[in-house]
Amino acid sequence: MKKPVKVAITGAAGQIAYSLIFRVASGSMLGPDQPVILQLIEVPVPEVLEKLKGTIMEVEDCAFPLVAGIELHSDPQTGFEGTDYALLVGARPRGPGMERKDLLTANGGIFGPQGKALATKASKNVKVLVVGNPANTNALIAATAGSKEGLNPRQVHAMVRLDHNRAISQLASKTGVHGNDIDNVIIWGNHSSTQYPDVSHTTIGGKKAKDLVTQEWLEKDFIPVVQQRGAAIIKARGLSSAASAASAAVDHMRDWALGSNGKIVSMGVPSDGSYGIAPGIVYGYPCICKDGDYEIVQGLSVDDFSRSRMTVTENELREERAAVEDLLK
Ligand code: NAX
Repeated sequence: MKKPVKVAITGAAGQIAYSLIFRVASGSMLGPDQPVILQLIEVPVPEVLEKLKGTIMEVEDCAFPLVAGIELHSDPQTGFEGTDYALLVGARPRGPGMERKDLLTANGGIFGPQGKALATKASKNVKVLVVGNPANTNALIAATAGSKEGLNPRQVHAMVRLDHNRAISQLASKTGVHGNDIDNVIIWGNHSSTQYPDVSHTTIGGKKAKDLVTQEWLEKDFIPVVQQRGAAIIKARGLSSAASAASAAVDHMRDWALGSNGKIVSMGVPSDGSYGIAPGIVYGYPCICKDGDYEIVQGLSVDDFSRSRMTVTENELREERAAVEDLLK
């Protein structure tokens, strides 16, 4: 057995965490030979912490062979002590009458201090995945705050993997293949309804996706269905996506930590100007992961249709950034 690593999860009493904690504890994220110490972090509200205690009792009752410790925290300063992997799930939801700018600012008040705490308290090579919405701009805020204390912005990602997995599942059901046979799906941009699920480079069973589905289907069905899938799940379930979001978080962190085996995966990462996207935002890009690091895949062709969709989602992220400019100083 390896030495245990520390995995911090915020929003630990919430519904995504109720699935995520158990997946991490069972070894789905870091492998069957990697013990974990769970650092479960919530807001300092007695009822919420009580609920988290109930979840912890359940983790204990699973007697997971890989769980080497479980900690409960209500302060990121202690919660991120020595953290190797941080899954930032807890966020401020949109309240009644709340404008987008208010939501962005309220979340800035969470993710700024968390970024700082990660920079000063966590392990030097900590990998941080922001799940809580608005995920891309929350990641930008955490990375910017953390970078003032020595965190490399490349260490902070936003999750667009759920959208990536949704795109694979839609293509699989349309073409009658298993998702395992689908490669090179890309989610560009924001984890929001402006995201651009792109199949220009996708292969299905070794054939070009563009030869198997029509442009009309892509524009009228596939793209809107992937963009609106979260809303469809809320309508059907009465609750937002939770188990699938947790599964995507496990996929993202596993690939980043252990490698994507040459496969393209979509990750919200700091723009370095690749594909003409403005630096200074966290944008969904095609990435390949190796040796605990990621690279943005370069040199893919971008046609006019893709470019216009990529620009729409870039513009939304630039607007989000402008709305929190004060928090980035
Ligand atoms: P829940 O409302 O069930 O749980 C959120 C939990 O976070 C609550 O228990 C709350 O007390 C806690 N929390 C709030 N602020 C915190 C803080 N500062 N520190 C620690 N904990 C804090 O929401 P859930 O369904 O679990 O969703 C969590 C977040 O994921 C939401 O922002 C949601 O919008 C977002 N999602 C992101 C997705 C993505 O693909 N990036 C997809 C699924 C999901 O919608």
